[in-house]
Amino acid sequence: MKRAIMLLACLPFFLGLPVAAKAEVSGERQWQDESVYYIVVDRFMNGDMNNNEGVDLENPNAYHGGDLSGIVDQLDYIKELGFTTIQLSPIMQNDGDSYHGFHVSDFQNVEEHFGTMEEAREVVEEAHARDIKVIFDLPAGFVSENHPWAENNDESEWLTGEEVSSEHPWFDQLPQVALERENVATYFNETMDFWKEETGVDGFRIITNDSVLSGTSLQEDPLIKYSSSIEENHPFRKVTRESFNQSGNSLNDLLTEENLSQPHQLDFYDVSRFTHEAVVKGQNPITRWQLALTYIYTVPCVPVVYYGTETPIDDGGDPQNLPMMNFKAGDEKLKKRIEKLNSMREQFPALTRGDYRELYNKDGLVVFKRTYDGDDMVVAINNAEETRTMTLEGMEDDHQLRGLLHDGLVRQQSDGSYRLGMERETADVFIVEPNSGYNWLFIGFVGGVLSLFVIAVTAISLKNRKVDKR
Ligand SMILES: [Ca+2]
Ligand SMILES: [Ca+2]
Repeated sequence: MKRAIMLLACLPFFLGLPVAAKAEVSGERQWQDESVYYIVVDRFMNGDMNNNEGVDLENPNAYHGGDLSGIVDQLDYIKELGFTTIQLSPIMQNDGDSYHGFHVSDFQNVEEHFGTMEEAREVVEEAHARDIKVIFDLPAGFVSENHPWAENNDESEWLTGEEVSSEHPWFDQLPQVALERENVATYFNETMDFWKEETGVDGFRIITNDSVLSGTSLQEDPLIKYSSSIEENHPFRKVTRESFNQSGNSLNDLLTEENLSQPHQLDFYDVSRFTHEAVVKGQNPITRWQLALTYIYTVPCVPVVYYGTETPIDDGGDPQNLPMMNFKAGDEKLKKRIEKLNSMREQFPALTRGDYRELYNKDGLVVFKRTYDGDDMVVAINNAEETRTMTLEGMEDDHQLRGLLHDGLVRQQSDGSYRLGMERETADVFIVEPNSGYNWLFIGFVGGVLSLFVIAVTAISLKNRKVDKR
């Protein structure tokens, strides 16, 4: 009987053989492979009641108690959503009531409301234990008026002598740092090394004023470093939001760049929540998010999702309305979509590393293709209020498109064409693969193995019976 059991154990192996293996990402993980969850530290999770001095939940401009230890408590939650990186609002020593962390008074210390250096290290260690990277915000372009550099706000070794002029109250009138100066660049590069050494952090977003810090363009080794200016007007974000905030909108204005490592977010602290925009337009925010997120997760970029997107938070049109995260309020459909998109980026390198080509964009339906190492993925988003169809050109014969979000299947028609149809306000991501229809070779193979198995079992039991009779 043993031999029969062995044969049985081998069956799944034989059955599994004809399934095509997907291309693996070669080499080390890169920044472009990540999907990022952005945390406003003060408004995420209050894990420690001993650092709550001055906390006032009734006052939107006061600390609300969120801290580093709260982030550790919620790492499993973030992991379940499938994010591979967390990015933290500035955790450096801050001045007064600046819960947002952008009024730094000491770049090499942890703000006492957020915790200690030990806790900062713990966030990184616990994140790494879950295979999650950590990026710190480093607001280098300006300082608090109480930073030692700003003793008098004249031009100095460190400051330009000018104030930041911004529409955003967090940044307006702060003393400007002279980022082009060599001593300033040296200081911030040393500061980044300091945090790397103290905590093991994986990288930084360097927030600048209208100038850039020299020597800090995006680097992979040893740290992820990228710059983001408070002066930027984020054309990608603007157009993506305007395109997807209402059903029936054309998608012709969508901007796509070939930059795989450019981070993009739809919501951030300088713009009102996309959820609110959808609500104001009488739309279902969940549907709007499903389409918009599918877009930023599948075009070339690193998607950054703002905390509370999954709830989804409606800020009433005020970007500074930053409520504490409500971990019980998550919308299941939206969370499922985020989980699915995160796992797709992990599973299919075409979505993170692939070339991009638009195939179709008309009447609210956009279709594009990502290709990596010979593997094709096709993404279709229909923003129209009716079903839309299109014909895919340049497809190989005898293939099919298998949808990962809606189980759709596109097969070759008898005239040789591939017709892709999308219901109103839906998005899907398709794998392009050989037609799995009736594969007679495969069926024949399985049939053969099964017959051999039956013959073997019969033969062995006959033999055993003879042995028993002796
Ligand atoms: Ca606290
Ligand atoms: Ca402080």
